[in-house]
Amino acid sequence: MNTLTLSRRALNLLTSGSSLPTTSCLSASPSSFVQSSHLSTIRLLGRDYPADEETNVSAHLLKHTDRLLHLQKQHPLQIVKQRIVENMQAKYLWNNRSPLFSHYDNISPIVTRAQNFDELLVPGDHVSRQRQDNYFINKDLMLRAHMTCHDSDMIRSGLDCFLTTGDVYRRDTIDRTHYPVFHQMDCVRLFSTWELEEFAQDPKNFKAFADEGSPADPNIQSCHTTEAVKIMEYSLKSTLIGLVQSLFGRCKYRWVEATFPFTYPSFELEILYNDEWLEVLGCGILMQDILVKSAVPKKVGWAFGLGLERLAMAMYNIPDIRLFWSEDERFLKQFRVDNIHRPIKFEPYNNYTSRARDIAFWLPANFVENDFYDFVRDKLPRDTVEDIKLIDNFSKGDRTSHCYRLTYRAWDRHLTSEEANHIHDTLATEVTKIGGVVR
Ligand code: FA5
Ligand code: MG
Repeated sequence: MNTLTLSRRALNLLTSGSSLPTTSCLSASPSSFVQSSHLSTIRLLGRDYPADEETNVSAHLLKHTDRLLHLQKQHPLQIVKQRIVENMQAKYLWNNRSPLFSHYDNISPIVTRAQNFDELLVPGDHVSRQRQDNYFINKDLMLRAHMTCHDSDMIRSGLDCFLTTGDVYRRDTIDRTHYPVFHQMDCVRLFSTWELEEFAQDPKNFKAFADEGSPADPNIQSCHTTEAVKIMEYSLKSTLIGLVQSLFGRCKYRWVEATFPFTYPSFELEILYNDEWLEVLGCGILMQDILVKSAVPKKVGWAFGLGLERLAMAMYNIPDIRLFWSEDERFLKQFRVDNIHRPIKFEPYNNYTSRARDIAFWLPANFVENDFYDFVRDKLPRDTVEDIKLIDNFSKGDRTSHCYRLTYRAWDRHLTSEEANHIHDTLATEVTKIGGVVR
């Protein structure tokens, strides 16, 4: 077994209020941080899927696929979901009677790459397709990275106005606002030309689609008329402002221009929360090509997708995204309310000390940071890492070394310094097992 000698790094290691972190230095490159490639099958939601060279779902992630927090009664995510659905279904009625928007929250997160990307016109070389950002089950299937992946199928099945909610999966950094599984709600509203007419200046001569050869407006899709887009944009933005105000009351917000391959024009909505602008959703006018391919070429529409964790963290003052996964009564009982509209302010039930420890290693070939983050989540117990930051980066010859600071803190218990050392030693040992040599 390798012996671990911990050396101290003088470089900007002091963090306020915590002791000087210790650094584990690895003198040889680990061969790879990718974990799952050796598996022959992946068991997911009660079924086995063949693994192949594209497989990169981590063991840590697989433990989360059957939790379905958005379906768990009196869970904060379920409460936020319910409040949004209630708002949309009470406000928008078909013939003043039944809700315009139907809601689906039990759709499997296992989708094809075609659903997640191609059907949404995501180009073959788009950054969002990268292996380092997605969880692939194998070369055909993946865990959905956004709820928008169901839009084409839902539209093709004949739906005009619908909401979908579910768990989505993305490889990402480790900190208080990022977790590899989070929850989104998406919404689509389609209009026939006659539905837009009533908002037009001259309804009789209103057109939703531009005549061939008419002057192009670079701010909209060339097939749409400026007036149709104005009406849809107003409908989209007023729906969303109404929704956000139903959750937060009157609050400051701003629209930011955005880019999505499936909408044009596109926007993001940010709200001012605790003096910071917080992005809560993306939206836009659906690309007409998606509607053409979904067999409704004569309709136009808008769509949006919002993050339930982002909203719940702001609404209830929840300081760390890991808390949503907590099974601790001290967390859960704070959301057991008889009325979901009752204001709730989460009261932190501890102030456990954080413990910073550093680890440095030479990078293996083709290193991507998200591989290291998944490795850490796989190897360490119960999400004890609150945050990872790259704090030092240096090269010698053709080799590069990274030094990461890991902040350890558990939400349900006090971590002693010895425990943090032990957890950190475990990480160093795991890195040695894949070829890194600890010195
Ligand atoms: C999307 O996922 C688009 N599918 C949204 C969309 C739908 C645009 C339909 C247009 C039409 P984005 O990656 O920005 O976009 O995520 C949407 C929202 O999900 C964000 O605004 C945020 O609230 C939430 N979100 C995104 N990443 C994370 C994360 N790592 N952790 C928590 N919430 C996140
Ligand atoms: Mg965004």
